[in-house]
Amino acid sequence: MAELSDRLHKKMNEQIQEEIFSAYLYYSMSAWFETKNLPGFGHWMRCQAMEEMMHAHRFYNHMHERRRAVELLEIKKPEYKWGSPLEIYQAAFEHELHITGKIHDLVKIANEENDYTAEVGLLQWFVNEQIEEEESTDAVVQKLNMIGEDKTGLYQLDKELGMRVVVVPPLFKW
Ligand code: OFO
Repeated sequence: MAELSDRLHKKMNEQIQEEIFSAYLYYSMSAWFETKNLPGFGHWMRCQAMEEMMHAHRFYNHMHERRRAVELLEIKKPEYKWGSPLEIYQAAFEHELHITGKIHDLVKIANEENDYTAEVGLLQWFVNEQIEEEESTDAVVQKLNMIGEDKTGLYQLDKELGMRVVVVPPLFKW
């Protein structure tokens, strides 16, 4: 297997940091919902945090499979105060746009370096996943906009989000 370049190695280390920060941020959002007595929203955010750890792990595995060491970088403290569920989901959507940009940067570098193992074998999955990540956070933003100040609607949405399950793909390797 072709060697992973120093440039991609550095960027992948940074992407692990981004993904683990995403998990940390969503865990913080989950904690906010728990204090507001919205356990379904809190559950949804914890599921999201778990998915982020799986994202980090895909990079971790790829680097080790290519005999490059993972260097874990510092994770900063996430935001922990928000004004409303809508504000949180808007922040989550914005965060996913940021992550999409990071994934696209990685694809660009892998392509410049003719690293098809990374580009096709790893990053193509993330390009598709980011479409889903943006869509799933934006879908909740749209629902919250529709609900407005209606407490019954919020209660119903809390129940709906509480049904989320984390699916570990069959070939996923921890
Ligand atoms: Fe890892 O996709 Fe969300 O952040």
